[in-house]
Amino acid sequence: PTTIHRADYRPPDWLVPEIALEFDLAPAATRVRATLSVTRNGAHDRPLRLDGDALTPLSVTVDGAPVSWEMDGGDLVLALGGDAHSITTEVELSPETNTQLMGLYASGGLLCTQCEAEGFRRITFFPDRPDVLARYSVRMTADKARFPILLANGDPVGSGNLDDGRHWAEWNDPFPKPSYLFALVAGDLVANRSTFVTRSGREVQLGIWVRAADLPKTDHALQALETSMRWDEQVYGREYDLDVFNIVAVDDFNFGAMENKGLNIFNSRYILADPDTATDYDYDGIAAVVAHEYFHNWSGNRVTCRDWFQLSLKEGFTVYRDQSFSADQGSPAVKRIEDVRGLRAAQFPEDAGPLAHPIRPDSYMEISNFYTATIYNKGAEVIRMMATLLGAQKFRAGTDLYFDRFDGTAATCEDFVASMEEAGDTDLSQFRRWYSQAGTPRVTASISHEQGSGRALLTLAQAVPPTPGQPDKAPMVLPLKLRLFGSETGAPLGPERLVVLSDARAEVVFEGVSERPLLSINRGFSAPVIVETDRSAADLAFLSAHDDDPFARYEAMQQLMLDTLVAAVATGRGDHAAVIAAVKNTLTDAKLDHAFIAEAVLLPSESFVGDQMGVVDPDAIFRAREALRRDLGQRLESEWRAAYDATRAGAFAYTPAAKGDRRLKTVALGYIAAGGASDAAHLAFRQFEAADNMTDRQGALVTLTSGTSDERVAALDIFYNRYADNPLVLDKWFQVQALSSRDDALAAVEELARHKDFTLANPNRARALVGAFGVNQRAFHDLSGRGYRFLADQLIALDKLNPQTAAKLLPPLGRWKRFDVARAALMKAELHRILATPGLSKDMFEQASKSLD
Ligand code: B3K
Ligand code: ZN
Repeated sequence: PTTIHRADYRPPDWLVPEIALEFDLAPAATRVRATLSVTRNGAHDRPLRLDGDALTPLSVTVDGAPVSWEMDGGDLVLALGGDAHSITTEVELSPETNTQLMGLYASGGLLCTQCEAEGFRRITFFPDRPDVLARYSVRMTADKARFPILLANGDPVGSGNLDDGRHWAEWNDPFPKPSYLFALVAGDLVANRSTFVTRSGREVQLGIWVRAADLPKTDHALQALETSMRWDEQVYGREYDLDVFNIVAVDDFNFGAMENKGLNIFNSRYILADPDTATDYDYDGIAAVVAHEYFHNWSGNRVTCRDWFQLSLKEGFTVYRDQSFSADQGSPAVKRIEDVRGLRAAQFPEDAGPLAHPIRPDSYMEISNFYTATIYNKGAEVIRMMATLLGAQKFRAGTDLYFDRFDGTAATCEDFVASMEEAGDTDLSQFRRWYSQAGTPRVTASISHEQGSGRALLTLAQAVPPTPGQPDKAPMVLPLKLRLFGSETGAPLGPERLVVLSDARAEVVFEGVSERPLLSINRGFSAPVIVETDRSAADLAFLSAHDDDPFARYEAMQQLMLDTLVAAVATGRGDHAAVIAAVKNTLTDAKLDHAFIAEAVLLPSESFVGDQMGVVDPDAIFRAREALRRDLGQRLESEWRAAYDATRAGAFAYTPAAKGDRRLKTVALGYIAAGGASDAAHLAFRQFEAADNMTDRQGALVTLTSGTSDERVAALDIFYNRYADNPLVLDKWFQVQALSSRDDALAAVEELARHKDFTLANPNRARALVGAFGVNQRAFHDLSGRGYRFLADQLIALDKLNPQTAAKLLPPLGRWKRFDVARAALMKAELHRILATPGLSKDMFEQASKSLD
């Protein structure tokens, strides 16, 4: 496969101001006729090259006359004189055999499309790159009984019946857009409808389209849509711009959802919810993804990306926008904790491994591999840092300028930063290194204090580790929010300060420090870095009780737990006293809300503990962590029971307080079970049976599944039988078992892959079992190498159906450098086996070959 380089960008040779598409739709054979008006872009004599992927032209005409053409690989190449022409091509597609789920495909009786990043070329010949913006008109014809609803981008402009049981519909999108935003859907669908009046009085018809049976599960998504439309007006001054906004839910989808102009297409897991089948986590995910895709209407659609190297321009910014939206709907502190936990679970390992790349990559083989936690989540952190550096008002001035200046164009990350610089009157030249340097910066901080003068001296240093292709790094701009607290009184010693560390080293002086200071640093996680301090266990425990920034309290507790676990792994025996005291303190602090308590008392994940170690020892980490869990469970048993009892009452409500209760309840249940209480399985089973919502039911199931009780088998069976015809809930059944901490988890996963309900053809199901197993650190890294072999077998099979989804699941195999030689050899052997597979996709080749470097 060839490598594409950012430095090679060239504007398109030909532009396509307009395209008219005609679809004669049927699952087995769909005819696509496309008429492109093309214009030469600049003075050159290069031919018109239209991207195609697995297309065969049935006919090609130029200005109405048949011509001869040439194919170059999959592309159609036409030599043209003159500067403007009308090109018509015709192809035939087979949606029902399209297992890649890119282009036009069938899912659960529907026909639908996914074009980002390069799927449009699987539908018709076109310059399939985001800087070619065209006005689309779409005519669809289909059997009326099977496909009564025909949807496309923009506004509906006409429809009618034909005599042969077929019907047609026409849609026009007045906004020029890149091909990756094209969409159509045909199927037997019903809509949950509403009307939204924008702040300037435009009336918009909203519709969430699903199968009739799913209609009762769409209210939450519809409400989230209305809330996000209002939020974007209020917070960013962005208004919706078409007369209709439709969302369609489909069961087979490579990603979460897609922001096609006026016609979002969603993975059904991010639309369908009712209390019986969706957890609070699912509800929150739905609101976040609905908001995310809606926000793309401005950050992505009205202003799009010049090329795919700029992907973070729309994704990092839009994630930042959806994170801010979610923070505004509930507890900002808990939302921040969840986002940082996600960053540490997915992005930090990526940044430390063989697939590390800057948020604006320099090269790729397959762009689908770059829809990563780095582009999305680190990208969002970079936007957040600019907001911190500029302050709210200037940041808003910057986004206004950006939207205003680049509306209707395909822009670059540089355009965004330059808008911030100009509107914020700030120099961001060094800050731009966040776009070019990969790797998570490490900050060391240590503080000294002179009792006599009342001065404290904080010494800061930063280093950015080498990453593939980038051996030497320059210092980054790191906005660090800091505050000092008295080690005796717990009182703040002065206000919070924003220190911008931009050199390799710096010293910061604090005056009037009357007692020994404790350092609260990177408050609110103001910079996406790893901070190392010399704070003792006692100091961290003290901060976990006294810091006034809830995120910093959480961090102090996490650091204390991490230090304790790392020491326990090294020495084989843990000193748990400080953690137990700190957890007790937090758990019994009546001023804290339950959602926060539940987050704060959770131990860091096994893999996050592993990330702190030179060589990861999965078994030792598992033992140390289980020992601490057991000790916490036993020593604080009465506190866990009190918390459990205090949160048990009440019928289901989706409110922040009720969600916090449910979260704490299940965390407490987990600790009661970890402590080995004789009635733990009984308590869990009672919660499982009595639950009037999926959060409680799944929470109990998770606890039971990792245990050895008889109730475990009963609960898994009951759960399976109750939800056997609900694919989204069945995914949970697979996932819970793939994440089990039992000794037989690996064998169970191998067995589940042979279950009659397991299929690699559905991405959600594949992720629920294979994806979840890849993050079950102990089971996956079983010394026998069977976990590695299992993953490689599944990936090789999945690659034949759906390379994009397969390649996404490979990274756990690529982390071999972090493990002992025996495991590393086994992991590398599986990577070699994958690479030796005949017919391997470009997606998998890129991931596997880079993982061996
Ligand atoms: N923009 C889509 C990404 C689809 C990518 C498929 N390879 C979803 C989102 O970020 O909103
Ligand atoms: Zn997005």
